[in-house]
Amino acid sequence: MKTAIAKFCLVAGGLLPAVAMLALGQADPEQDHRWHDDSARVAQVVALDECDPTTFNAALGPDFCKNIALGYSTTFANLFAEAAAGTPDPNWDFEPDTLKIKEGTIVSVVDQGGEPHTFTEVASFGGGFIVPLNDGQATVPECAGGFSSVAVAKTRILQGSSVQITGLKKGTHHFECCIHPWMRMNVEVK
Ligand SMILES: [Cu+2]
Repeated sequence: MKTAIAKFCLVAGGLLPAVAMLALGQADPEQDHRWHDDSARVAQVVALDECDPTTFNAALGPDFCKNIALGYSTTFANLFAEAAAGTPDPNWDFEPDTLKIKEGTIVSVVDQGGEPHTFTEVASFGGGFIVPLNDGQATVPECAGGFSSVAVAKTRILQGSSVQITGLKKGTHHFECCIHPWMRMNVEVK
């Protein structure tokens, strides 16, 4: 009997915060509504890659790729070989593939990969500014010039940092990485 009571108290104690939240929401629905609006104002996007630090840094300089090697990284040579074969590494990616937001929402893009990317809005998807990675697609105008173009450089995200995209109008927006042009996503603004 003692055990049963103790169990009941434990369960009731665990439920208490949830019950309290529910009661609060019911008592003040407007407050609850505001919470939802606040949480919807920033939408998170992540950029991921699997650059292999050993081969990338040998080719591009120390500290270019800061990935933690997990045993399944893409070597510098393989990145180019796979892109040229039309089967670029799908683990170099923006997530989610499609983001649906309300107008006014801030899109925050964080680079959780090991190397720099760009999050560049383009009229239509196409090639980036490193031609051998383009699988034959022409460089899109928004990526032309690479980082020597201020417009392109402004869309760069360094590893571990983030950029905020604001002021997106209603409609569908296309974003791609000007370095790895198979990294693509749509942002649908309602
Ligand atoms: Cu990229």
